[in-house]
Amino acid sequence: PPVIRREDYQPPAWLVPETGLDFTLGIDAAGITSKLKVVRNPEGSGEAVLRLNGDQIAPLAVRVDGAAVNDWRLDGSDLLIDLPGAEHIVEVETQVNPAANSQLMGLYASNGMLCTQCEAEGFRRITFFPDRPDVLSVYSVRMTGDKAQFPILLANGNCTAQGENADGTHWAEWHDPWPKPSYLFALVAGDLVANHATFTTMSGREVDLNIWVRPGDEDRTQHAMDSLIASMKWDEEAFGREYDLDLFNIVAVSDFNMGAMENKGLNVFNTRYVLADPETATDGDYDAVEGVIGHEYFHNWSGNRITCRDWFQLSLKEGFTVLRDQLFSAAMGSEAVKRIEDVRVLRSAQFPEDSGPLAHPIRPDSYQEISNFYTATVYNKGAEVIRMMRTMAGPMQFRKGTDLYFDRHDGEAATCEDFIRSMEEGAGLDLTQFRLWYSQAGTPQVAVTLKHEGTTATLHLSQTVPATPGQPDKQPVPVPLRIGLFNRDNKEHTGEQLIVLTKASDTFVFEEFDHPPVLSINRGFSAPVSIEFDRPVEDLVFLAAHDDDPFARYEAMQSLVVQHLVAAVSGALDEAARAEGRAAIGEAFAAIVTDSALEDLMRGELMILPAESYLAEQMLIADPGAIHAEREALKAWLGREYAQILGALHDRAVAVLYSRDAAARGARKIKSQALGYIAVGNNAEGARRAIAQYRAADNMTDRQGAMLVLASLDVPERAEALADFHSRYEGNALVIDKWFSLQAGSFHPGVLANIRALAEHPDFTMTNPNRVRALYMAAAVNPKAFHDESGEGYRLIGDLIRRLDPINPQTAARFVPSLGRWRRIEPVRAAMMREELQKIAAEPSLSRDVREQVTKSLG
Ligand code: BAL
Ligand code: ZN
Repeated sequence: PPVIRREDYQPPAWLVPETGLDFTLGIDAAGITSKLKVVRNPEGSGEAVLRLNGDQIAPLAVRVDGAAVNDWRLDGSDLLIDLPGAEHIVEVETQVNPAANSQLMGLYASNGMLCTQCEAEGFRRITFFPDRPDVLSVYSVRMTGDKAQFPILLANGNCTAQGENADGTHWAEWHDPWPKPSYLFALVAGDLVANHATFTTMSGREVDLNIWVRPGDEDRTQHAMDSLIASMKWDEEAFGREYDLDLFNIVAVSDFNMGAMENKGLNVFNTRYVLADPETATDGDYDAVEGVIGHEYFHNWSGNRITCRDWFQLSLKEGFTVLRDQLFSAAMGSEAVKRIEDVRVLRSAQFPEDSGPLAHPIRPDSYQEISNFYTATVYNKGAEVIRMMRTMAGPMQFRKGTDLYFDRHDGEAATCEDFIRSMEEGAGLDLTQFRLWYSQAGTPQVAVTLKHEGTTATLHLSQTVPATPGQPDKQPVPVPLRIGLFNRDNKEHTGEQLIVLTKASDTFVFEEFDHPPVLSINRGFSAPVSIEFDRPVEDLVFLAAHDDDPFARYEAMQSLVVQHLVAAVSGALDEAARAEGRAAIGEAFAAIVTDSALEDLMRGELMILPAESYLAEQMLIADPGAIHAEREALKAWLGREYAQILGALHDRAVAVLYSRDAAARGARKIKSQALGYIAVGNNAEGARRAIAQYRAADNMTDRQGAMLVLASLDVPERAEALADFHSRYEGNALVIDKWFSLQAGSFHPGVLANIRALAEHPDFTMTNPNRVRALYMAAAVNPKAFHDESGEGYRLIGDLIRRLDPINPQTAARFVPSLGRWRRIEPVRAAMMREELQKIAAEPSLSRDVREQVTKSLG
């Protein structure tokens, strides 16, 4: 497949100021007539030929200025039409089969309804169009369909007219006044019911809000609606952004590749991020709904009003919008807990990506298939990069920068460079060197030493940015580090400071320390770097107990465990050293479990051990079997050693009644955490408590927490709970997804055989991405299953990729990175992982999506 390069960008030769689309809707056949007003772009190449992108569609009729033309031609899938003048009306007729569209890109059928997904390049699967984000057009849409089958007809913007025909069909016309790129087009037709509300914007505009779901699901939409209203209000207050249409529709769809999609005025959502009630959704699910509702809503400005010039600029909208949704969720709940959760995601998903064969800068330089670049790097590291600007400028100045950006580029298809310039001018930052964060891949590593002599503390920092594919040599980047120096006696620091390391190495001097201070560094995770600081265990224990920055406190606990487990895995610990390491961890752990000043939500966070993927990242070559064994052994030791206080913690949490307030959510969080430790330490006691928790559960958080523990235990209660769970929630797709995930993610000795059996279960289907992810993504991120020494986990994922690729290449490609980690895994497993990649590569007709990922992973 051809490589598309950022440096090759050319402005479009033709613009499309107006687009009319007329749909005749049917599940198996939908007819589309497009009517495009095309005008020559004065800034374009001046080409006379109009290139309209297509993908698996054929032009059934082509007309220019009302007259049929036959001298059009195809270049690959693109339609080329010679146009003599500077302005024309081009009409093209196409037909598609939504029911056969298993890729879920373009117009497709889901549960009897019709919906669209166009980002990034799905619009070209509906009709021929310059399908690139810098061609903005005003859309008018008309659709006609059977009234009984599709009682609700929705598109972007406002409904301007509707009516009925004598033949049982009805029609609707929609007009979106805001020019938009084709990737933001959306249409939905189906039997839907709405949760309706209104919102009055800061300038007094009354907006109708609807969340559309299948009949029967409406009782599970209130949290989504509350989140939407909170998002709209928050964006006004935090960023000065007001909604700009009279109507905002959200539709929940069961079959969806992504989480959700920010189509103008008509967001289409995976049901998973809309539907929630206490019986079926965990506290984590509630948070995810709030975050994704916010994210898609915030795109209305960061993405829709200002869109991307080309797909290399994806982080312009995604990184910024992730930061906005993170700030929103932090404001809605606990800022500290949210920050820890965000960093955990970054470290477990983005750090491995950044150190592997698919590493790319947040603004990539090339791609073959853009769907492969909706990554943790573009999204989450992209958010971190903008967060660093905010840290350096301060929130007030940062807001001036975003105000300038929104003001200056409203209505445009902009670039990351445009954003950076607005930040420089509006926020008063010099980002000359900082631009490297956009162009260089790889997680910077910052080595730290602190020396003390007399009354002077000297901090020495040095950084390296590792080589990544295509980028062997890196330059130092500005690394903003919030630091504090603690006095060991009064346990206070001398005031937080922000230092920015700009050089490869630098020294910072601090005076008036009679004794060696304890350094707290990268507080709040102010820079997305990896800190290498070999320091005494007692300093980490001190910070885990006393740091007033919640993230730093968490970090100290994590470092304590990471240092110990890395040493244990490498075989560097004799029995005495192991006991000593465990004792230090145990002391900090017990302090966290029993600290009455801690809120339970934070306590639950602090109790989580570092993920195995993050531990693997700390080693050049990882042995996943050893990592798993050591981490589980530590967990079991903590469970046994602190059985009493963990039991008491669990008992206390069990007594808290269900509510959605922070205290009750915190209680549920520690309940499952405590149970997890107890069960690994003492299977029988764990099973006893878990089945009791399961039977008493009046909410999904408790039920799933208990099920999670039981699923990993080889005890009779396991089967009882699994059978009950399935029969209790039969027909509820999102909960049955959990039933698959809980088993595929378990540490049960028979987990792999169980996964193979689940793939044959009548509820399993390869055509629903949520179900595929529920089973196979849970397996791919389950170190015990995936890295089983037999290689069966690798074969499982390899087989899946080959079977899924012809059905849904975008989703299939998402599984490749797990196998692509082979270079960082011990040689026996690495060979088996590589073999799976080679088997995939040998398939004759791979999609562009999978081909790109596999080739890079082997390369
Ligand atoms: N734009 C694709 C889905 C999202 O990031 O919101
Ligand atoms: Zn987004």
